[in-house]
Amino acid sequence: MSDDKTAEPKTLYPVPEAFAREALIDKARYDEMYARSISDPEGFWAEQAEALDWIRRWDRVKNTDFTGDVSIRWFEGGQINVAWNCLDRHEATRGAKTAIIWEPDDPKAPNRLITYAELAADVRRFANVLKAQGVKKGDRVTIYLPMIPEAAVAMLACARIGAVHSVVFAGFSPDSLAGRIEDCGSTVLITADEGLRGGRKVPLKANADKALDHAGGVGTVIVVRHTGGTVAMKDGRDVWWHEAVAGVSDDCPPEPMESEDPLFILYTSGSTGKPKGVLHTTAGYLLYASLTHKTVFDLKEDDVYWCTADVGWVTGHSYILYGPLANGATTLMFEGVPTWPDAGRHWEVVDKYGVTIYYTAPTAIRALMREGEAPVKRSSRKSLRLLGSVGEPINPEAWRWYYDVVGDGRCPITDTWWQTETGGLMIAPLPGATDLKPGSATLPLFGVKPLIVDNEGKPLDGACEGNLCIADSWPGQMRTVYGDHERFAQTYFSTFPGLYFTGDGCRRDEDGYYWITGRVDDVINVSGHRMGTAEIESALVAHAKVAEAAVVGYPHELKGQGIYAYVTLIAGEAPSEELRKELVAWVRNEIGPIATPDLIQWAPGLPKTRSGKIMRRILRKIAANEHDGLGDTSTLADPTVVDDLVGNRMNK
Ligand code: 6R9
Repeated sequence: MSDDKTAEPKTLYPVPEAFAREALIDKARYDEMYARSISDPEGFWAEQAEALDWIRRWDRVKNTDFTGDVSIRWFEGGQINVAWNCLDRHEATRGAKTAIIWEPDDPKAPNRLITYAELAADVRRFANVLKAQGVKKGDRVTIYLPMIPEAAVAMLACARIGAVHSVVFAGFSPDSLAGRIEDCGSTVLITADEGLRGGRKVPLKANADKALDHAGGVGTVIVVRHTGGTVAMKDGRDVWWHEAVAGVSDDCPPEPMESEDPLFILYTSGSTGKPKGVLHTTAGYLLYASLTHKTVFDLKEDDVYWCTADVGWVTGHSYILYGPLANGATTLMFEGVPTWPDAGRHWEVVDKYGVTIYYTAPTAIRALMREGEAPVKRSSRKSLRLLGSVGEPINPEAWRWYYDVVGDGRCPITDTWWQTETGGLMIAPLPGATDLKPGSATLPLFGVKPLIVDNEGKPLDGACEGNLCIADSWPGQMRTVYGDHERFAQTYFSTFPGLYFTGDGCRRDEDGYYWITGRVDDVINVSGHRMGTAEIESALVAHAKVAEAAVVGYPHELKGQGIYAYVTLIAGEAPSEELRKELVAWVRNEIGPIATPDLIQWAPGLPKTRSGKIMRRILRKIAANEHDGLGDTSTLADPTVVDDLVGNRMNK
């Protein structure tokens, strides 16, 4: 790097003056609102809660305790309905406004524009279908759908009648689906004949059938006819969506829900064991998703807002569906992928609908960046005014490309740090208030009290680096792990007692800006998707020829992190290219394509302590090709295994 400071890339991007003038929240207002949200959370949130339509007002705003059994309750005594807030209440003023723009995978296939009035009626009608199938308040409904409007209708219909939805990403395997159905005890499954992504068909109904072969309890499967592909329908269990809704009334009163009644379960990977069912409840979640959506995306009535996530992830829940619809926004739902038919697809869609706010993941930006500027420059993108990023740390190089090439240097980027567990955005710039630094999620949002602690739990002041915790509750926070409250307390509140531990490492700079450095636990982030290494390991050892496996993440140019597996075969089995392929296919089949190992190294032995613990620190270094600094290996039971692993490493 040159000594000449002027040659270094810009590190501070002040709020553009024109943007600040029009913005909902400027710097002074952010400072004032943030200070109030911390000094008087009850007063702050009570005021914000006026933005929602309540059936009954709350008696108490905040009743939360991060110690002992951990109890998080917001707006107790209040009653509210999420579907009403997202739909019916807009009908009078926004009935003819487009709620959902649906863009299909195939650019030549017909799109769909659904108004608030139409969506509200569709949801009420489908809510009646669920009721007719016996679904009652509190029952769990699993949704395994592609990115089609029926996914939104199904979720909102559950919310309308008080059923708890569990959306399972359509890329998950039959086994993963079965595990999630069983864990929450769903009685109804909603799926489609097939999904479509990048021109390829995904056999959803066939997957669902396989899942139901070994997951009991599901009495009804509602199937959307999407591609028209042939599927088997089981008599007495399977019904077509279009047949079920035909002639059904669209009159369905909203169920009055207590603030703390469950809204949804969403499974996410942790550092140990099987995925946990993150449970979100009603009022606090909706308030938090809607307020963060409105303020961080500086939402105006005429915005055309596009979040490219899948509804199978939390980003899809909070920022395709609940946040935008609660705010009466036009939200775009895209079935396809950024690189099909070619790398210009997203920008074509931006121009086609005049998208003003575009929110995507660093992995997509890096994939598009690799294709060069030409596919971007083919489009106008002049409608864009704000860009967003989510899912993993964005490297400054990708940030600048996003800013300069996609945004033509005009659009602020809001880099939003948050988690499935947090329900909504936690650390992110407000585009009219916060100067940007590429790679930093910048400053905490309203009600969020970040605390960086060292490994002993000592809070650090000023500029520092350590473990990111949150010191007090915010309304969007998860309430429990479904069916296992002890695991909830243990996972999030026991490492640093009295604090919510995020599992992320973080640096705070001299300006108080936060820089997320990535997970510090055994979770890896592949293309913005969370994977527990333990899950992939147990899939691998389930293979008859595998004796032992250890999985770590390693730096990957496009995916952020790649999956690196060390595999020890059972005695008598020889490594081969064929077996390597077989294991890759095996894991894809057990969990789903997102868990595909990038590299498999045959390990005659794994580095273990004398007490038998695998030393992952060493495996991570070897995978990252940083084997010069392996640190102290003297506690290893057999230090020679390390030499073999270094010598045969895959990431050279
Ligand atoms: C929303 C979502 C959460 C984990 C989180 C962190 C990483 C998400 C980030 C980010 C740096 C950002 N993460 N956003 N890291 N900067 N803007 O992605 O939820 O799937 O639960 O993942 O993703 O490591 O802990 P989820």
